[in-house]
Amino acid sequence: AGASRDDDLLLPYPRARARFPRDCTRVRTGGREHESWPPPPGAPGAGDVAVHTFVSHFGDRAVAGHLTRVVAPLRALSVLEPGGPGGCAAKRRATVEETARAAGCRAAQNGGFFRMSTGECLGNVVSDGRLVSSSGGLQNAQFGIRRDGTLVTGYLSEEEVLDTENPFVQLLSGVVWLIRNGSVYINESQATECDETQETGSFSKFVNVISARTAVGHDRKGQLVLFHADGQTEQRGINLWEMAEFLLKQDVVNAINLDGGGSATFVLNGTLASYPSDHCQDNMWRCPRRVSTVVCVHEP
Ligand code: NDG
Repeated sequence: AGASRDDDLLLPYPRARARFPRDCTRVRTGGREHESWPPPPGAPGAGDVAVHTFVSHFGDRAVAGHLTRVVAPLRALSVLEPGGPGGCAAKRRATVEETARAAGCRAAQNGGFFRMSTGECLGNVVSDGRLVSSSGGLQNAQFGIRRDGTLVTGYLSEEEVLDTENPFVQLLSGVVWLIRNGSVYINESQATECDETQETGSFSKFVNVISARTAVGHDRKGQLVLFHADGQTEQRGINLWEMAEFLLKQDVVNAINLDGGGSATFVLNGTLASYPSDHCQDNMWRCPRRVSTVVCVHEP
């Protein structure tokens, strides 16, 4: 007795994590697991954006949505605060159309999760080089772009979010790291991430229920990929497994799940191009929700 394995020395409670999956512990320092995708050599000049519309079958359901590819994400992608700079500090909520029009986005969709009761931006938000919201080390899936164009997907300690050597110029938080290095990573995410960032229900309901969904990630060429699918929780749409499978078929290597349900919104050139699920004041119609952060594709 007494012989301890190496990882027992490095991690004080290596087995405890699996038993406390809903544990929203703050990780302030040290290194967390993430994937870094270096920018292609000889920086691409073109600001190409390709928006694809799909109506595809998931099980026996036909679901509509969009897949957007961005060739030069470092120059063409911005994480925007709700209603413009200062929006997170003001706990503002704005429709994706409002935020995207003011910033001149070619394509835009909703981004991070927010507290429905207060409007508070949840997680880390770095918008055009400004850290405007911090998760305080709470562990959820992150997607970011560093100053040199490196695409980062996965988990980050607070210290890593604040890195000054090659700092994040864009960063946002989702819930569930869908795809890690070409493989579905949903089970691992469910065992690791803070469950309180989403308000759909239990973590397993959040993962398995059909709903409207959005995601961000990158493919094998280093192009940024935005995904959006229409739906309504428990009525229409897709679960996280189905979204991950769809993205894998599109050559996506790393991706995280962003805010979905009534928040899922896709805007093309300032105009709503998705079918939102929240009802308007008049129950006859559906209205886009006032949300928090926006992922914006603009001229480089
Ligand atoms: C959406 C989310 C919910 C979240 C809320 C605010 C889904 C299916 O927006 O979890 O708490 O961010 O992603 N629903 O309703």
